[in-house]
Amino acid sequence: MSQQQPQIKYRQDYLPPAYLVDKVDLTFDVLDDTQTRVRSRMVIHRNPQSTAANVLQLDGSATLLSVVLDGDQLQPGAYQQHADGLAIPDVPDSFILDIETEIDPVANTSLNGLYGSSGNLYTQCEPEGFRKITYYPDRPDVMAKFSTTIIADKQKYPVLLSNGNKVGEGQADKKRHWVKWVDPYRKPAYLFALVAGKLVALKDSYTTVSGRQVALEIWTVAADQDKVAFAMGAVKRSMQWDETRFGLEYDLDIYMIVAVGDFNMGAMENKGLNIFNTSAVLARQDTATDADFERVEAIIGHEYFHNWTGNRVTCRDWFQLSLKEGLTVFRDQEFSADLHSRPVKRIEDVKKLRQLQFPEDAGPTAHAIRPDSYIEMNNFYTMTVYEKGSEVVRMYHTLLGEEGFQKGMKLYFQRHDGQAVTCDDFRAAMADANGVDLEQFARWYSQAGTPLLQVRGEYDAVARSYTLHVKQSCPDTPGQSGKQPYHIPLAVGLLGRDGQDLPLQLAGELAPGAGTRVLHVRAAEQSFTFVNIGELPVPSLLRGFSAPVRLQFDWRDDELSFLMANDSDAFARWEAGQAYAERLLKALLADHAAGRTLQLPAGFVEALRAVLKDHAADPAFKALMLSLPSEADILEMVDVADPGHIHTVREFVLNGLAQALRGEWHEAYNLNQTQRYQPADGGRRSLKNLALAMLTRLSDAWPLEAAEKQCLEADNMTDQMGAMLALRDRDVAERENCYLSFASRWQGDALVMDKFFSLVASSQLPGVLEHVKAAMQHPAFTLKNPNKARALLGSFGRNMLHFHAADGSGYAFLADQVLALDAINPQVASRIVSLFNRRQKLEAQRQALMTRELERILAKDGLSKDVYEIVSKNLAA
Ligand code: B3K
Ligand code: ZN
Repeated sequence: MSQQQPQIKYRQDYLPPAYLVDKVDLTFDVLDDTQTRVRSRMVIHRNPQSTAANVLQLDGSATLLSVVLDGDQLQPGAYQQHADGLAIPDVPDSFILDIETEIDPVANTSLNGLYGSSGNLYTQCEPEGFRKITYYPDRPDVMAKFSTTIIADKQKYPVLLSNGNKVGEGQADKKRHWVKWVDPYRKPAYLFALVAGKLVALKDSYTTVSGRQVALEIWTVAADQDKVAFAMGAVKRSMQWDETRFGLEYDLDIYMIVAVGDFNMGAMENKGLNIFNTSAVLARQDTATDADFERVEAIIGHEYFHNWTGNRVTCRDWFQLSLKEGLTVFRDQEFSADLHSRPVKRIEDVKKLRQLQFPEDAGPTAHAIRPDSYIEMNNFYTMTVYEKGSEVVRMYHTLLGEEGFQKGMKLYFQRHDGQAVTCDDFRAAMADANGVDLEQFARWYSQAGTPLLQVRGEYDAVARSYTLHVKQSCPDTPGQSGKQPYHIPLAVGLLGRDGQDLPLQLAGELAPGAGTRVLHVRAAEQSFTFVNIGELPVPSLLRGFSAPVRLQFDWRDDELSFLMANDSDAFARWEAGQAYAERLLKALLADHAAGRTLQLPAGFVEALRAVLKDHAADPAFKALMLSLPSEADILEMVDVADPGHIHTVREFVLNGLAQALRGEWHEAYNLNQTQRYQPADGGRRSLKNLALAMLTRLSDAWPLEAAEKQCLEADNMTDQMGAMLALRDRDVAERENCYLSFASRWQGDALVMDKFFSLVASSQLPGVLEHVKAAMQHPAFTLKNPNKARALLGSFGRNMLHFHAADGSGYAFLADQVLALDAINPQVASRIVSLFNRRQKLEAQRQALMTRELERILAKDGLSKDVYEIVSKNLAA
């Protein structure tokens, strides 16, 4: 690194702000495409809580035109301007500050702050984008009342939106008009939003439980208007669910969503004016898969739920991010579970956690859900803060029950509505509302790493008792060693020979209770004895995934198939299948490494045959039961891996299952055909398409023909993609045909083309790197669009076979792209470079090849803080 090392910020350094902003009036004067003047008038007073000197610190990096304090223009000598902002010394206890800046939104390719996209203007301010617009105390504990006036050309920017309610509009001059918005709620600057441009709205309304009418508007470019009906329904379902389950009502007269194609993440919860990635709003049966519909509904829910958990009560500082994100993810997961299948949702969420968060927690950037330090806050919008954060909130729920949890929520809002608070405040509300001690539980916030639970069972036939011996530990993570024991809710059941739950009575209890019991594991080693157990039971452990841990228990193979068939907890049935597959895959990896011939054990095949033949089961659940752990999951199961071996072994099992169960796959394929598209048939589509993909592994011609026909004729995107996926790794004419027809049919649809690019990059056929390079030249591709970069480069980086090509070509290519992207959009570059983070899992040669590329990236002049932080942590580990 030739430049100065970026600064590290520490949670412990928190100090309350010296000055607070009561009110801020913003005027955006859109002069032309490349020039916007921003005038800000702030009413400021000293914070009585602060003992700091009377220097006003403002964050900012925009071109500064003027600073006026109580009407007097300040000369440059009266303040200090530095790279990140402005310091004004000797300010009075209360004053009015006027600041004028100039920005060029079109040149802003970071998509952070005010930026241009297809001729329109949009903002993204969380966490620190507002400072790119004007000079301001850009920290979440400064909450002010905002008003926004936008002045712009009426032809080019007919629609002008901001937070809150529209209070006025008019003609500014011959060509320009103005609109003024006022947000009655105090908010931090990160929730500010502005949109200007040519847009159309789908309008509707919702009457809240107390009878208030709320206008609902979803804004898109005209071409997308026919894909927002589903999103509108999802908004209403979200509003209603939050009223019924949490007793929370919407608080403004209008709720707007704007969809934009260039966006760094899924969506943003700006007060009253959510801005969404088009991929998180648009959904029509012919362009969106069932999974897309599910995601759109979940993200709409998520952003809407932020209105209370995030906006009304926000974070004191960014280290507390999980306060709003973990809680809001928990809320959106519950929303989906209440509306659809709870077991299927739980399994999907745990799969995601295991595939994406467990590796993060075991890698070079491992951090607690409440991190202690960061270089670039944007790097901390992670699976850990979000998904593990949600698991932590779920554990309160498991420990306290729905009623106790809701009591905690109520107290949290009673104490903190309108405030910027901490994770400890949330924990205190949960503890105080229920009169329980959650001191030890705090370690979930401070310690990184995935805990390991090693459990052993001991049956005493004479005493008729069964004891579970539980040992907990947590691996060291960068900067943290010697972890303390966690408070872990461990949900267990004991199955009798007949497959039923035995009533559970812990030693010392007077009477037996229900078949599932939540044990409180607190010590490093602890035993729990159940009495009146008349037979040797099969334990069902960590039901519902009651804690984000790894579990070890030495089940026999036949016990795992018994659990797969009988456990009353659907999650545990799935989990037994995963544990069975894990054991098998590990054994096969060892065989492969030792040069032994691979064999597929009959017991495993029969366990899956039983699943396929269970015609009473929900097809969506069956499809999950029948899916093997992913290649990324397998990488986490072993200490050091050759990615090529992982691929070979997993393919061996899949091909074996295709062959051994061909009759059952065929039957599943036939039985789950659907006529016309019905949204509710999603489970059948997923099982049918899984069966099709298995069948195309056989040497028969008909599945290939069936896949081609399905791809060309399906009336919905799920089936089209299902067929494309089934053909993806087959070097056959049917695949060529489908790909050509798909790419030409959908060339004008940006989101569908993302699916296409992602298929190209995830193929297992030879020559993928060349195909990815060719795709970069496709007219529909641009590195400037985050969805495109993620679809092509992100998918390639997850391609176990080709990204990890033994000659290092995949690594060199991705490193080149990271450098190119870093100059355009550091946030996206930093996500892509994180795909190198499992470096230490790899065998020595690949590690060395990766290290070389990472060092090359780090040596680049002018590297962003974002990429610097990830790469330097990777290399230091
Ligand atoms: N709060 C935003 C995320 C902002 C990410 C900034 N890099 C979306 C969400 O979690 O709902
Ligand atoms: Zn969120």
